[in-house]
Amino acid sequence: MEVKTSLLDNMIGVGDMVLLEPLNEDSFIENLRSRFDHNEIYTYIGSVVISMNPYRSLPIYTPQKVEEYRNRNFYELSPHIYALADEAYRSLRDQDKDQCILITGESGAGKTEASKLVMSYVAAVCGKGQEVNKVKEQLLQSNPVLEAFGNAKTMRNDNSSRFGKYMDIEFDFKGDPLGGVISNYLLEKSRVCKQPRGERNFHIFYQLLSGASDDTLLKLKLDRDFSKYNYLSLDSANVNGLDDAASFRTVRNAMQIVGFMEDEVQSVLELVAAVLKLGNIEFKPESRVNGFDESRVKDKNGETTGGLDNRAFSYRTVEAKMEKMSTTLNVAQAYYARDALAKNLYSRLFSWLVTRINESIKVGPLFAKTRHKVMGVLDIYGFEIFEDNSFEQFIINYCNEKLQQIFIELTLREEQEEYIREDIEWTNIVYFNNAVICDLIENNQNGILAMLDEECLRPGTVTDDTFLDKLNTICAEHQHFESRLSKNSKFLTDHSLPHSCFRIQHYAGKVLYRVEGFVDKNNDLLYRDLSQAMYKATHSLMRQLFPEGNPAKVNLKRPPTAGFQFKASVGVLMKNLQTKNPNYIRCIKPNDKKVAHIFTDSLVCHQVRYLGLMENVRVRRAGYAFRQPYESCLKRYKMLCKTTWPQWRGPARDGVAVLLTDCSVPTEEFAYGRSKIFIRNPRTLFTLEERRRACLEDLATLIQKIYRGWK
Ligand code: AOV
Ligand code: MG
Repeated sequence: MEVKTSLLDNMIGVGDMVLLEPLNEDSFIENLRSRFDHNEIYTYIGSVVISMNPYRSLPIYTPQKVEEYRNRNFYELSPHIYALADEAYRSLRDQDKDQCILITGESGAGKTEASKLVMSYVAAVCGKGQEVNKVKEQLLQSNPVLEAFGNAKTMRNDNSSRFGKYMDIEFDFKGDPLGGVISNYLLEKSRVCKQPRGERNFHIFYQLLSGASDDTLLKLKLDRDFSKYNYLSLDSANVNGLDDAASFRTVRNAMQIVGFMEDEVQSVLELVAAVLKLGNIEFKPESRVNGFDESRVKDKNGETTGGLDNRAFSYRTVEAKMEKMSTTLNVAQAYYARDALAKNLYSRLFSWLVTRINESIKVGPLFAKTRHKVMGVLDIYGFEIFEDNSFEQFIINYCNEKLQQIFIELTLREEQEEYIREDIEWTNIVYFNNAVICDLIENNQNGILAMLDEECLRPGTVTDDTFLDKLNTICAEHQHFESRLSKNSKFLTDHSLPHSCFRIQHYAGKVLYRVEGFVDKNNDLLYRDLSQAMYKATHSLMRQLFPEGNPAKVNLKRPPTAGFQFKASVGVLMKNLQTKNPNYIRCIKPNDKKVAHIFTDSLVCHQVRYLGLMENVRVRRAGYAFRQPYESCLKRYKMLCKTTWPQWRGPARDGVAVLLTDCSVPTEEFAYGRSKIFIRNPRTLFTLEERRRACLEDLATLIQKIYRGWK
């Protein structure tokens, strides 16, 4: 007879940290480690899933596994990301609750892989039929397209997401998928022109050069050789385990499935080629009579950028009130303009791709007006510390602070609300609340982003250093104030700071930021001459990407800064997430070498700490470690009591009462909620589970005896 495995039947450590005895950091890490060593990469804290990156493919994502987890209760089988996906999908379908899947963890911890596993599980179990299948395929195939253009090899991850992504998948009342909407957050566009040592540009550049046919490359006037392009770093052009040529075919295929027309794909590739060629434009100085240096494009090859007017690199027109002034650009300024253009072109192309994908996957007009159920999947860039951290890391880490904040708010809130809803008394557990760090960054008056904006908008000479001065003055004051209040400031000013840097104590570690480029990256301005030149280009997609270049629509208003926009869009996202039922996946990176089988204690311990996992377990245990609707509790344990076996007639709550008394569970060990039984000590549950297993084993032996008797 097949005995169902449960959390507790699984002999490798405990499947749920709530059951860990004794509970301390060492036992917690040890449990993760022994499970990791036995390929059990998932472990629960109640309903939260901890996921350890195995750095190799495990045979645990097969269609059989999907079937195994389908429609089963969360705690019934051994921990798996599929159990979480199933639970989320079923509560969406059957209880009409919008869900969100929040995946957090540092760079390389496995968030993007986890988000794809959730999506593919949900796709496998929801709806059937030709139309539905088409929707599913399009939703899934949006991933390879966005990864090609938005991911890159970094020191931390060979496939690192360099943009944030939130995808709402929409379902009808039956739980069939109707379509989706993707939101993207700030792409790290500086990578287009320059990559740190050991890192690469976005995948698509290498994929195109490696994978396109000779014919295509000829048409695009590209050379297969990476080394011909200034924008491609050479020391790490080939990455172990990445097959750029094969990926290119996957991407082309995915674009087709998502619904890109052949001419659209062509246009996109032309712009990717244009970026590469922009990087190869060089300038030489040309002295003029009045002594000013002026730059000229070295190669006269007008085709480099799809018919772009090269003069745009030599002059800059400033329009003020009704006057127009033209100044010449020197060589350094011309290079700066070139790079600014390349970054803008690429990031706008990326946003256009998202818009275009959304057009394909949006809910059809037939269903647009009916009420949808929504499952949101969030996959952002993880917390990162590099040798050199700039504006991009600042934004990325800020985003992670916000997510940690929502984890804290929602886990506590959820927990607290459940006790209140069920009329159960409970006591608070102290957490480190990172709200102070969020405030340091986003406060409207004296937050770092506000100060940066103020500096960017201030007339007069604004440099990164004037920004830093301001930061140091104001944050130091703020810190003084803060430190009187809370004795710990997160803006660290010690005298060992290198020149032009500031340091923040983030929830996940101290990060030293170099201010160089902050003002510029936040301003994110493109000389109007460049937009206008782009708008004049013969390439229709290129024109479309630079609408402000249309001379008929000259707008003198300053566009919002990059920081401002990011803060606003993250704010909207957080609000959106709070309306949904959260499901958490906390990803942990086992080692810094990106390899299988190695589990570095100190590294894991650090993550367990800053993710607040120990507190998470404590909160879960302080109140009642386990809770279960009366019906399912009775169903699972009724065999332990003669009165409830095989069938209890009457209210399930009374049945549970009889059962627990019969099993001599002390009354202080449980509490009756309105719809659920709450069990305080994991040991109680453990005992019940043990007894249940013994019962099943007896039963199995009995059946075997009978069976042998038959033979
Ligand atoms: P991230 O999304 O959390 O980092 P990824 O999901 O890209 O990290 O994972 C990094 C790499 O780890 C992947 O490319 C896989 O090689 C491996 N990996 C992760 N999860 C699994 C798994 N479940 N099974 C097998 N291999 C896995 V970043 O995007 O950098 O924050 O910005
Ligand atoms: Mg990622």
